[in-house]
Amino acid sequence: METTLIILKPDALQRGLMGRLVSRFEDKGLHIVGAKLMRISPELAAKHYAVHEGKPFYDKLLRFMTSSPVFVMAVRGVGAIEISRKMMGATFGSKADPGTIRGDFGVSNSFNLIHGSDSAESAEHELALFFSPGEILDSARQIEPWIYDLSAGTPE
Ligand code: 3AN
Repeated sequence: METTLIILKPDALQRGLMGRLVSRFEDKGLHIVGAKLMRISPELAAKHYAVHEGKPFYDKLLRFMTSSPVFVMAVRGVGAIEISRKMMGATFGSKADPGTIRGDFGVSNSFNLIHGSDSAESAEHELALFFSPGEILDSARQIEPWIYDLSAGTPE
């Protein structure tokens, strides 16, 4: 099982899309094991986007991400990182395929609704930035045996 960090960005919340976007992850069968509504501080935004420091869009990106509340989620599943990235679609709403979150809900290149960790290393690092120990829950879902085939002992 993998756990990934998903952020519903300020534009998603301002546009009232939070419930519909959360539903996409639930509908897919992924397990939401942590969640909070928060306003990202400039310090946290700088840590989260450190790899983009110096890029032309960096300052604008930080202003956007700190401009209004976001909804952050820890999302778990087999292959959750790659599955979530596919669900999000290409970085720019203008280019993202229909059927993806960015493809279905946005047209903007800067306001692209959602963030998802892009690797196991990023997920571990980003989850630790946004969640304190104990905020990500390990309780099992009762429906797990109907989400995955557990007959061989591992979820398939
Ligand atoms: P993704 O979110 O698809 O992984 P990254 O990691 O390349 O995209 O970029 C991080 C964030 O920086 C994007 N979500 C987007 O908001 C912003 N960004 C990336 N490239 C640009 C750009 N050329 N112009 C404006 N914003 C950008």
